Amino acid sequence: VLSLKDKIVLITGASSGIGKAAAEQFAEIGANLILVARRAERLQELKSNLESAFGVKAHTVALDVQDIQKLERLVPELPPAFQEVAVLVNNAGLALGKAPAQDNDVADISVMLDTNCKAVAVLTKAVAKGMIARNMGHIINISSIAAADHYAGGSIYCGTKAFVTAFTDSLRHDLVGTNIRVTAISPGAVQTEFSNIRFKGNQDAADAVYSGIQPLTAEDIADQIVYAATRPPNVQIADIVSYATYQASGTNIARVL
Ligand code: 8X3
Repeated sequence: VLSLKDKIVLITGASSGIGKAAAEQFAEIGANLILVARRAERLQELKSNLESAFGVKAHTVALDVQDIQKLERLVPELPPAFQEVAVLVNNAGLALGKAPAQDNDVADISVMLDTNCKAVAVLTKAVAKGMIARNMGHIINISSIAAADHYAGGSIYCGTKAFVTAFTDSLRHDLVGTNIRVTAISPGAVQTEFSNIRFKGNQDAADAVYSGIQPLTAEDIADQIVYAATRPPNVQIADIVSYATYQASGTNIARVL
């Protein structure tokens, strides 16, 4: 396997869910981290926990990835010891609502497109430049089964994840012939804050998404991210698609427990 000890891993959406679990698992194998998220206090706490538990170094950047100007400044403003990003994990993303397309909230449309699509393209551009100059690196984009499993009420969210998968594939074409690897991770039902955010605090609606099944966990997906990142240099994982065991698609879920 490829050692990431002392290498730099940049993770967006690092303060919770899949991003936080990935930060923990990368720290466990000795990687240094750039932790990006909106919530500065949570980032600070994660930084000190990881530094003391694993003896790694973490740099935190509190920003909303929708803020394109701040996002573009992120890479040039990295401290010297954190400039050589070896792995970029574009993880920040969200769904808002499950309205039919004819009733989509226009503000929700913008937040999903800016966070899930635009930010991925902008940060990838910024980080890929340095990776190309060093001829090394790995870009891992968190997509979803929703990229391929489209469902009622998912017009924008499914559309954004189809974008992430298509963007990831195009990027692999753009970087072919370099040592940079490009991977999509496409999970099914993962129990995180995802559904609380989608249903805007309606806990019953959020719980119903995972009722009667054993959902995937953030740790399960972090494990896939670290797996992809630690393959030998000749192995490029294109996409890891995973469902919870009692799930066969975005909508075919057997609630048998
Ligand atoms: C989350 C999976 O099926 O709720 O990306 O869209 S789904």
